[in-house]
Amino acid sequence: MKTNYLRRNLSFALGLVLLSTSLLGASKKIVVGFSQIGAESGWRTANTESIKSEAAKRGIDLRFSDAQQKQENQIKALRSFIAQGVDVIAFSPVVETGWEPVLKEIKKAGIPVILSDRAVDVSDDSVYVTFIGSDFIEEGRRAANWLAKASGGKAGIAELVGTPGSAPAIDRKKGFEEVLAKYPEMKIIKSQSGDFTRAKGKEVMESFLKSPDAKQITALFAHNDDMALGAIQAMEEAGVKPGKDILIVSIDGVRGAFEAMAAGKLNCTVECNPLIGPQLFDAVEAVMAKKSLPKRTAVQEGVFEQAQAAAELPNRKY
Ligand code: GYE
Repeated sequence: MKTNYLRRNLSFALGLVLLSTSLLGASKKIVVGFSQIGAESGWRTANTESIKSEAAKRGIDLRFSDAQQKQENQIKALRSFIAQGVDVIAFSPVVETGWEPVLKEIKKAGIPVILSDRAVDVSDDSVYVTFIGSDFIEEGRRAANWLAKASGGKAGIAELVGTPGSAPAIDRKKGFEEVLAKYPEMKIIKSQSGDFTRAKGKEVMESFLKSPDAKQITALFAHNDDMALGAIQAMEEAGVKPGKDILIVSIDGVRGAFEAMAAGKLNCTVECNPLIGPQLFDAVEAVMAKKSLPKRTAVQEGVFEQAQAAAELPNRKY
């Protein structure tokens, strides 16, 4: 009798302890709302995976929302994060402009904002705490410097531009053209958006190759690897040898780009590192601990050519 009574009481007490620690634990969990652009490229898929796995590792309650490349969907997601009362909001803005009103609403709600990967164009930068992302202007310069060297400073360039109005499309073009200004015989003769996707990259390259001045194209600058990979397909279907008849440089450094380089079809990829989950959640935790953060944190990255592709492939994490 007595032992039964004791046992029941003991398990009741144990249950209470477990319940209260789990409640305590739950209340301590940091809640982060993250609005992702979409799944337009290999880069983006790796970025999403890095963010999700890092949140899981740190026991963060991540509310993840995919905007399917539409700004209006992102704005809706941001407003829903306000309504949910999350601790921190992070997002990767699809385009640079049009964020001011919603960012002001978030500020009014007292929720700190971290920009991930892409920057915004705002008149008052107090609407976000910090921006973690790559230096896209420098990536554009690196692509142009490589092409200047590889082409001997002479090229008819076709350009596949990223999503119109996005920070990487604007800045990569800027950096590329800045270097081109030093080479009078390097000219962009075609330029159109392929929206950072493989399908659009292929479609636009097909139309470039059908145009009357197609023969003047000796080089391709694609703002990301996915568009270059689509363009490679278009070239092969049109009987043009990618990487030989047309020199190709792109940006990101995804696995598919290294495979295309190892196969001699892509000439160079400028690295843009999507694995920013750890840096993002370091910033989240610093914000929660009320530590001050730099307004801008850049990501370290390199440039890779065909000769390095086979050796580098096993090291690629995305
Ligand atoms: O280069 C591209 C992706 O914002 C850096 O977005 C990112 C870019 C990346 O779709 O592949």
